Parts: sequence; structure tokens; C-alpha cells
Amino acid sequence: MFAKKSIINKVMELKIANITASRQAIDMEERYGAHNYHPLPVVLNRGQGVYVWDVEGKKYYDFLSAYSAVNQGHCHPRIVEALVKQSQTLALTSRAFYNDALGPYEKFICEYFGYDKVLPMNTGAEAVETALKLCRKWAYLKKGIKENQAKIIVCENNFHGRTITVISMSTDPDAYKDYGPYTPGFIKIPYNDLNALAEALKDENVAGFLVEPIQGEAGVFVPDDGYLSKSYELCKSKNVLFIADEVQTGIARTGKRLACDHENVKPDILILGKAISGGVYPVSAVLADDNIMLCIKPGEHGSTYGGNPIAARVAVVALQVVEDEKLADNAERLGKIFREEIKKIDSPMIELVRGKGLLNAVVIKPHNGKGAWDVCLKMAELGLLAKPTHEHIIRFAPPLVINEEQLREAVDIFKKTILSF
Ligand code: IF1
Repeated sequence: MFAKKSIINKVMELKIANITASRQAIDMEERYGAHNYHPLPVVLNRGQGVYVWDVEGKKYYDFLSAYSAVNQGHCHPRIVEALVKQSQTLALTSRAFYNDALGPYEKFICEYFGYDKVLPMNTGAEAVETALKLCRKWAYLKKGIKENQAKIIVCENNFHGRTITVISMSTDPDAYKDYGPYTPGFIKIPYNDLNALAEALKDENVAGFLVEPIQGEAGVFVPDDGYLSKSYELCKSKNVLFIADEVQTGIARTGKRLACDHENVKPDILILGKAISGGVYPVSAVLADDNIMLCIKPGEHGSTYGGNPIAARVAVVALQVVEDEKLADNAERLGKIFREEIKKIDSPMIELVRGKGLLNAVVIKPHNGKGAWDVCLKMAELGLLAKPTHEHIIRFAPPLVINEEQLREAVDIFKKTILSF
């Protein structure tokens, strides 16, 4: 009897201790960390494949994948091995010298996506900034637009990162308010509107059109079929560069290697980030052919970490894993099942489900005073992590290594949650 009692006490002690551990971690972030996020009250300490665990040892399905940076699954062994091996050999040289990892990576990624050259950076926002600079350079050196007159068309409700120039393109007050003055030279048009694009392209000073093939942050807005290919044609007819931000939609997320592949569009400038490294290291890249890329000369752009040996080795393996494990096909197949199963749930809380591959979102209609945030809290309790964007939209984006059984179990958790309100 005594033994049993002490075991129960031990378990209780452990549980309280661990809850304290969560509380401690949250309080520490609250006290010492900037308050630029409002996370779900979950403290994670382990990730493997489609699963993450919290400090209480509770296991969750991760349906955010660090905003599509962990497409290959958490801590993929082959990618981690590349990270560890290179970090114990040569971590950073700066580009003042050559290193033996960058060339092979550049060759690999250029052949993988079919471009002459790559400019390696670290974060998605840096890659977007690089693409903007490249487009402007090309405008002055090749298109003949007058100095400082180049304009770039962007879409309303875009999300391309958090730097001052990037938020100068934003139409979301949360992203730009009280950060002015803003970088000039951007024309904002409605997304998925070819007439608006054709109208904006009448301006002779337009150098480029920057677009997300699917607007992720806006709430997974999938444009009409043909929008990308027709936009591309319109740009070509006006000698304007088509620039695709595939930071979130790329690397097999939407069921193809790139979201542009659904319409056989080859962007003039391709922007990649996030899952290019499988989530183990910040890696981003800008790809273009020589007539554009060689407009930037030595000393005209760069970054301390851009193209470092660790990023180079990690990215090669992370991209190889996407091919070897056929992640695009898996995303295509399981994405269809996800949307079909969600549509079968009969609930006044589900307005609609939309997406492509395993980049999906469910629009929640508040019910009995409960909304998307409450759904996410309840799903977390039941072992499924997802987060709302723009109040009523929940994005569902699991690692692309998920299998059908795991996907169906996660859908069941969502269903149980919705029907519980
Ligand atoms: C956050 C979401 C937000 C991106 C696209 C460039 C970047 C992103 C299409 C910049 C980054 C991240 C940023 C992160 C949350 C997440 C995100 F859309 F994925 F959900 F914010 F909108 N282009 N998206 O989606 O890449 O500099 O972050 O590496 O800022 O909270 P980054």
C-alpha cells in the first residue's frame, strides 16, 4: 500500500514540477523576451518527424511545421547529420575566401530548379530584399529605366517578411503601422486580379511583379487556375520580371516542387527559404539566370553568413530528402484527403476549407462565443498543434513526411474539437 501511495505522490510531484517547468519557461520569456509574439501556452522541448513534445512529456502532432520550415519532419536524421558533421569541420569562413562546400551546393540547387545561378542568403526576408535589389539593378542596367524610377508591383494582403522595405509593401497595419517612413517604389494591386495587373503594367517604369503563388499569411488564398501563368505572360509582354516568393509555398509544400510548377511557370527570379534547410538552420536563396543575376557585381551585395559551409551542406541534403522521400507526391495525395475529410464535418463553425497540397486553412465561424483561438487551445489539449492567422483562419500545415493514418488521426482530433463546442 505504502509503495503504491509513494508512486502516486511521485507522479503528482512530477506533474506539478513539470507544470511548474512550463510556467517557469513562459514567465522567463515574459520577463526577458520582447513581446512580439503571442504563442499558444505550450512549452516544447523535443521534435521528431511529425511529432513534438512539451516539457510535461505530452505528445502533439505539429500542424504548423514552423510555418512550413520543417517540411522534412523535425530533426530529420540525414539533415541533422550533415549539420553536425560540417559544424565540426568548418562552420563559417565569410565570402572573403572560397570554401569547398559552397560550389557543390550552388551547382546542386541550380540544377535542381533549372537556373544559371543562385545568390545564397539566410532568412526569407533577406532573400526577398535581395530579389528586390536584383530587380532594380536589372531595371537600370538592362531595361533602361531611369535611376531611382524603378517600380515593383506587389499584391494587397501580401506577406514577404518583416524588414522596413518589405513592410513598405504591406497592406496589413499590424505589419507596417508606426514603422514609417516607408521605402517608395511599390504599386499595390488586388491579388488574383489580372485586369489590375494589366492596368499597373502600363507604367513604363515597372521593373518587376512580386507575388506569392498562394498567399500564406493572408489565410492560404489560392488564386484562380491560370492566374500565375497569365500574370507571367502579361509581365513578359511588358519586359517586366516575374518574381515568385516561394519561401512558404516552395519545397514540395503545395504538392509540387514549387507552387509555380502547378502552372508550369518558371519565375525570372525565384525566392526560397524555410524548408530549404529542413528547419535545422536559417538558409534562403535567390535564383535567376545570368542576364539578371550578373547585374550584381562583386562588392554590391552580400551577408556574413550567406552561403556558409553548414548552410551549403544542410541544404543539399534537405533538398535530396524531398526527392528521395517523394514529399511532393505525398503532400498532393494527403492534402486532397485532408480537404475531403474536413468538408464531411457537419458544423456551423466550419465556414470553408481551402488550400493546395499540405498547405491548407479552415475558416472558422465563431459559435457560442468560441472562435479559432479556442479551437486551437482545445486541439492542443487533444494533442494537435495549429495556430490561427488573422483571427478566424486556422492554418493546417503538417510536415510533409506525415502518413495517411497520422493525417486521419489529426483530422479526428479537429473533428472532436469542433463538435465539442
Ligand atoms: C513571423 C507565415 C508570417 C513568408 C513568405 C517571406 C517570409 C515569410 C511568403 C520571410 C515568413 C513567417 C514569418 C513568421 C511567421 C511566418 C508567416 F506566413 F508563414 F505564416 F509571418 F506571415 N515570404 N513567414 O511566409 O521569411 O524572414 O521569416 O525567414 O514573422 O512571425 P523569414
